[in-house]
Amino acid sequence: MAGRRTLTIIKPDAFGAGKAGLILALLEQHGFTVKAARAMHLTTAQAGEFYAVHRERPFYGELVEFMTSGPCMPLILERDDAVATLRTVIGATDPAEAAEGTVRKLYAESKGRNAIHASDSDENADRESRFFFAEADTLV
Ligand code: FUP
Repeated sequence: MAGRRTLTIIKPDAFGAGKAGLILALLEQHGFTVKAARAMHLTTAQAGEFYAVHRERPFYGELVEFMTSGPCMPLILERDDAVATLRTVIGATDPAEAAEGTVRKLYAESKGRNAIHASDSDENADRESRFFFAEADTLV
């Protein structure tokens, strides 16, 4: 059975533009509840480690630079079929290809500055949740 939790990050572009509240409201309208939340400014080491899977990709340097350009907001969210549902709600990586009503269609500027991250598997949701939150912060 697909897991009930996933990890999202409201990225520095959206957080800095004051869109965190609107994005969270949209996620709640889709049935997600917040299980953990924090606001933080990632270091280069933290952003580099979080996106280590993309280390060899040409956009890695820009991605790390963007993710460290200002504060962001990691959250653990819960609902049935959390990972797949959230991927649908955030929309395609490139906002030009994102469906109407998705977070990226509404709030992303470009493929690089695309407003929000969402885990792409239950395994990564678990790993990414542990990256940002201690077990004691996720018991609500
Ligand atoms: P997604 O899962 O939709 O966030 O997309 P990916 O895991 O493929 O990419 C992770 C992040 O790398 C994206 F959110 C933005 C960045 N990226 C680029 O900047 N350029 C690309 O061509 C692909 C991804």
